[in-house]
Amino acid sequence: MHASIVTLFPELFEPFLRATVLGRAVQKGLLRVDLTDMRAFGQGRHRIVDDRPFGGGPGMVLMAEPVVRAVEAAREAHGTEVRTIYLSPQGRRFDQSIASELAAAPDGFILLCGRYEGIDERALDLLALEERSLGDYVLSGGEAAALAVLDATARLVPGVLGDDRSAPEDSFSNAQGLLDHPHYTRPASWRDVPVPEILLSGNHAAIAAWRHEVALERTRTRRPDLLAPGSAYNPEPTRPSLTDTPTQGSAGADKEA
Ligand code: 4FV
Repeated sequence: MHASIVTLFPELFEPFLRATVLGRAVQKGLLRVDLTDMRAFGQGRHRIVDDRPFGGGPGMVLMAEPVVRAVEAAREAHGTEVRTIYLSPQGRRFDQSIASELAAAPDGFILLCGRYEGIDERALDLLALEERSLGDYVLSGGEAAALAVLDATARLVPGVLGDDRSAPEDSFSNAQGLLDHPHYTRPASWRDVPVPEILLSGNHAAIAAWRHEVALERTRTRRPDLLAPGSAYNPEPTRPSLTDTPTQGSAGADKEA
């Protein structure tokens, strides 16, 4: 996987790319991450990259020229068609399905990190960027969001995680798109709290059934939106949704009509 990060703070990524599974993936050549410092494309002796907003208001805005030149420089290492994502609260939500797409992207991808109030809109228009948000809150910069995207994506690359079974069984990416089941490890009794008996039974079919049931229940209570018609769990509208009473559902509907 080849990713490039365009940022004013490349030093924020270095420790992350030295440690953890990502660091090992870089060592193993499974992951290449190029850091492009936007400051290098700043204007004048002081390499200015930001200025006050037209129309007034608080804060500063990243100027179009340094941003465009930095992204164009990063694109040289990928090929012009490379998917380029600007992390911003104005974007559609980033999720596991996008992480899977990026992990498999033949040309890799570029992540653009904003700072200050944001980036001059003309640069975003010219670069034809894809905007993605990590969530409905405001960060002081896109770097934390880019780190999350990098982590969620790199761990889907075969060989990055110790056991390639881990990722497919995770929340949202398990076949049903459910939340994950609970996990337990030794000791079997901790502060007099036992591990659920079923997990010590060795009956793998029963364990899998229990895990699915608990995952479904916790998804029902914590994230009913993940079970809604059209969701990964409930793709075909024909499948009776969990809230339907036995008589309703596609078949029932026809009868009534
Ligand atoms: C953000 C988010 C985010 C907005 C202004 C950076 C900040 C500053 N990025 N998901 N939420 N970005 O808050 O991705 O430039």
